[in-house]
Amino acid sequence: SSLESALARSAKYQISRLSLAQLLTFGQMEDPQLRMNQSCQFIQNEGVIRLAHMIKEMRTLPDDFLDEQHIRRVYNWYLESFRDLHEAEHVTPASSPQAGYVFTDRVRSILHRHSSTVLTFAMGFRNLKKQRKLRNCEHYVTSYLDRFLMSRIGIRFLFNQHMTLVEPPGQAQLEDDNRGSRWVGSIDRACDVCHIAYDAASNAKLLCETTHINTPDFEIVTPGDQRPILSYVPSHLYHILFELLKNSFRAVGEHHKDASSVPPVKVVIVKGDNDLTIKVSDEGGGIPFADVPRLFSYFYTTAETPDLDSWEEGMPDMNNAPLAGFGYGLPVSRLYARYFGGDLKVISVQGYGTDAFVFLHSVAENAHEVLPSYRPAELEYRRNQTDWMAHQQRA
Ligand code: W6P
Repeated sequence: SSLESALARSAKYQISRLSLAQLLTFGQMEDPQLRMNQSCQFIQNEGVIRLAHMIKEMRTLPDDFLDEQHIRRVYNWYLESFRDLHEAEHVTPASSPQAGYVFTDRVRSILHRHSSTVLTFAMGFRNLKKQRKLRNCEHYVTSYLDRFLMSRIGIRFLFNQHMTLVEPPGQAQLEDDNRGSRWVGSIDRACDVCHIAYDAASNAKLLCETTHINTPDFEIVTPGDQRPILSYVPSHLYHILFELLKNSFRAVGEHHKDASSVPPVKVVIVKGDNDLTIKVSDEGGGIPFADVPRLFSYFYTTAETPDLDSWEEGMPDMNNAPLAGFGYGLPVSRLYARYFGGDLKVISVQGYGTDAFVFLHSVAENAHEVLPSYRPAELEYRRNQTDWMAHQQRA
């Protein structure tokens, strides 16, 4: 069919891996009409390529995986979204400002369509596991999910960036003097890591207090009088730190069940020449060395997996509560850390406690999207975003 040939054509192109610096340059384009046009063009071009890669990649799954109802549903969402965006090729003319808003509505509805992908996928893989179809392939499925969920983070980030860049500024934004200089879409050029750590720790503490009596305090420590800042996506950083702190609070609370005082969780934040490093240390008794890799498996969780089989429609986003207990928290947090070239490592000392490290690039030029890519045998050359911007500016 024509959709199949469009898919095949799009999947031949390599995806463009952007850096934070490129995203900042692009987002700071002064003329709003020009920014709207270029962003629509880019999202249309790049969106169909990234979606085509995901569809191709899903087609490499074994037949009985793709036949599972939840996984089939996610697969169909991707087909629909590819078609929507492919057909939008002609909804992005540079002439009419109206076309840009029509296109952006389409992007918004695609984001909305896929909001429960992670939960639906998790339910699908849980079913396959129950049917004993994952035996001997948990490693394959874990690396598959790493690739799939990382691609999803990238597409959603770009789509969301488009929406925030072309949105007419609201009153609050107009009144915020910092807005123009600090924020570029969802990127904060002066992302205050201590502030985010404080929010994440406070909220994780509140959450833990509803389940554990002995929730520890936390300390945020920076060397000297540093207030480390970097260009980053605050929502990604919050997601990572909230997850780590939740784990630490729970470990300490359970390890010191009956103690009258519990050792605080310590968050050390340091900016070096090229990195910004965050260390979250707990004295929660640690876990055996051999169990550390399991923390990043999608199939190992200590919590009770919720029964959501009857909860089908209108499910919330992956950041929300129903995913708790699926064991996706740490692996997905590591994907967020890796998305712009960073990483997340856990070192545990059984009998004492656990240190979790988050490494981020502190220089935006070095922070490139790290994206898996479906690799067809032949790749065609396609102007990437930087070439393309230079071309537009000359034209
Ligand atoms: C633990 C286990 C764990 C995982 C991730 C982060 C912190 C901790 N603490 O005991």
